[in-house]
Amino acid sequence: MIKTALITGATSGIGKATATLLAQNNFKIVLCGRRKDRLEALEKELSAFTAVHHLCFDVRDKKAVFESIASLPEAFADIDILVNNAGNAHGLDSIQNGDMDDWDAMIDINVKGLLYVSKAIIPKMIAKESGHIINIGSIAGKEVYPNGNVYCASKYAVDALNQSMRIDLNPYGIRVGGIHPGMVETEFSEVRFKGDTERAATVYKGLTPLKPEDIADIIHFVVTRPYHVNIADLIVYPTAQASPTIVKRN
Ligand code: NDP
Ligand code: 8X3
Repeated sequence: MIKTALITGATSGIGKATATLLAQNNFKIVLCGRRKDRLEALEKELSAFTAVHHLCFDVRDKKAVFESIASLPEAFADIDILVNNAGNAHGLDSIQNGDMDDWDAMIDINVKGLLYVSKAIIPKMIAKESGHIINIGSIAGKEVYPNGNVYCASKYAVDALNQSMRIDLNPYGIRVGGIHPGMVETEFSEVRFKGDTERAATVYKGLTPLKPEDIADIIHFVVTRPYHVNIADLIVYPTAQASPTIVKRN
């Protein structure tokens, strides 16, 4: 049976790479994000491999989340795999200097957005007693680092929600697992540093970071395990990184 995967944050980075790899491997794909031009272009590109549909919404907008998911055409409405990936860091400041708009963005997108999308999709998974949810956390949700404060808190929340979902959905045969990457070179640092590409580039200077395709590969592995196997929690670092702050640079 061909499975349908809905991927949030599919316009860039990890989400885009995951959508691409799953499409190339015959999954039906629902692409989600805010940037419509990118969604349309990716839908066109991936349609060469599989059936693709896109939904353009902001995960912070509860009404838009529920209306968008309810609008899925019948051929895409039965979601087998949900990849909760949309998210970003906004800023890297001490708690005393943090910008409250950045705090709102991280809590609203990384935590509440993940909850809204899950809430919109879980009822059908419960009804059919199957489904697979993958929550993209971060090493920032396993260990805090200087100035990481609210981003780390949002990813600790993702870790807690991942564990909670697994417990609450256990009676319904729904698999739930978290993937927690270290440094992956995507648009992540550009967003964190508000478009300062030079500062963003320094994050990855002198080391080989993970590529979004590395995480996509792992997600593909996770979703292609036999039904009795649930990969519950996975930390993935680039070899040059041993912890959020211990990094070997050339
Ligand atoms: P990118 O910035 O490349 O991608 C982020 C994606 O999230 C984009 O597709 C963006 O789409 C989407 N997104 C952001 N805000 C919203 C919103 N309000 N509503 C809907 N979609 C939104 O970063 P990554 O690929 O690196 O990040 C993906 C996930 O991986 C995030 O959860 C991040 O925290 C996590 N992660 C990243 C790491 C890294 O080093 N890169 C390491 C560990 C975890 P659009 O703007 O079109 O809405
Ligand atoms: C992204 C990795 O170290 O910038 O979640 O927090 S880090």
